[in-house]
Amino acid sequence: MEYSRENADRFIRESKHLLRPDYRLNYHLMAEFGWMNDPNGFIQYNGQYHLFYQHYPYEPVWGPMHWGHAVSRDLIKWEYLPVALAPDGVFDRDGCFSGSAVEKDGNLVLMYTGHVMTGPDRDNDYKQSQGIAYSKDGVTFTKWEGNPVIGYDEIPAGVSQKDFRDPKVFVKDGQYYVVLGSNDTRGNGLVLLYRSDDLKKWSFVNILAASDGRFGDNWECPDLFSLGDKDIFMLSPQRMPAQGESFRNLHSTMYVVGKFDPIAGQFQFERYAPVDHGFDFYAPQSTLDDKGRRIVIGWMDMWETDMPTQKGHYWAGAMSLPREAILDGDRVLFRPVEEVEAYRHNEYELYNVPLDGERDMGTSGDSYEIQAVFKAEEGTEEFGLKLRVGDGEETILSYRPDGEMFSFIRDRSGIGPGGERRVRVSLTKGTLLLRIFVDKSSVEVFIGDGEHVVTSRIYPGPESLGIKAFAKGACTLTSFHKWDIH
Ligand code: DQQ
Repeated sequence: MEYSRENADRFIRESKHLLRPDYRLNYHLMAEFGWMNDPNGFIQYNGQYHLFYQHYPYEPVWGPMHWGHAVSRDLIKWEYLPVALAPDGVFDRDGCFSGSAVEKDGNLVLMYTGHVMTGPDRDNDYKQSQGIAYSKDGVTFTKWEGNPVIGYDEIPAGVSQKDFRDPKVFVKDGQYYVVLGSNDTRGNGLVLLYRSDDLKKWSFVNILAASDGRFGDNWECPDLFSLGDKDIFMLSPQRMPAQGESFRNLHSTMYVVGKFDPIAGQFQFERYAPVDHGFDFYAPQSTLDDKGRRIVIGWMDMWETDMPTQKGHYWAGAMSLPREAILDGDRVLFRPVEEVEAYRHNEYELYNVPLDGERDMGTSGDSYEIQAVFKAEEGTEEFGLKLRVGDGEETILSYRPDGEMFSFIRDRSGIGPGGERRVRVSLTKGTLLLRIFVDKSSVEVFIGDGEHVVTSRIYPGPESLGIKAFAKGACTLTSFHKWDIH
């Protein structure tokens, strides 16, 4: 197969009719056809949000990476543009891996990893370097003829000479910087910092941060930005060992609040936490928009898990809702961007519903937002919601005041993988606020004021549309709002 943008676009155009709609999402971005993973090149350019993504159009499985491309005016409704990059160069012949975007002299410039196989073993025989591509119109991209801009021989000693990927470029004090994910070859992820005046010639500054054994053996998709008076380092550590209820997926995401010193090339850790506590969230990337918001979007799936749409549906992979990151002391809150509220329809509301046992909420659906406030009484054992309830199916959101534990349980959610994810949450004056977004095959739960988010995919049957509230021991559902989102 000869890979080119034209071949990819033609294939997508001619194959699109095969897509099965069953689990296609209504207000989240998916590939137009085939496979999607990481968000790439997230940027606002000429008044539109551009989001690129790791893409293999030819099958709903990971393959030689292309960059898919979509634009939006409100971060919710996306329009597909032609495939932006195909693995058709020398330095990127086996994949245009993840990267980012920056505007320079009116051009939209992409910086990404060129992946090259050096032997038959896909997991071990490869090398990686960084290249750029630019566009005057934000649609058609030309790879720079001088690529790679950071070559194999510019990787410092003592660092993996093959895991060298996912450039996130940013401007600080009038200079370009880029962070790149790697490892020390002895089981510790790390991130490299380079500096440039022109995006073409880069010099190595320092190892910005490294794992001390607790944070995974390789770091992917690093991001670095300031938020209020702090700096935030966000990353996707691979094979990170669990810590309590956190970091229980094989690969995790985390943010670190701290201070970035661009001259020394160091990042001082103050506090870290998972970006998301669900099963399906990886490789988040951020951008700063013209409203001054730092917006984070992640791949709403996870490596090494079963994705039911891979068989017979011709697509796999989706993006999370874009989330605004807000600094609150030394923690980061994540809230869905307010634009999603423009898509609310059919408001349904109930107040002061006493709960003891299970109660049908008298409304249903597969694409909606719920805002629910629960008030625990003395001795309430457990309370919560059941979503996508149908013939033997349900997805459970439960809270137990005793252990201060919120649980997401998808053991009876349908045909996808099951399991439970937990996060410790304290009640505020005895109340729990949940803001939930359900979209066909996804659930995103924003807890409290965005202090925790739990994102997971579920694959219920089309008739599993019920919504129930429940409590063991008395509890009040102080308010319940539901809007269809479309
Ligand atoms: N996926 C990309 C890599 C990145 C990984 C390849 C993370 O660039 O490190 O598709 O999901």
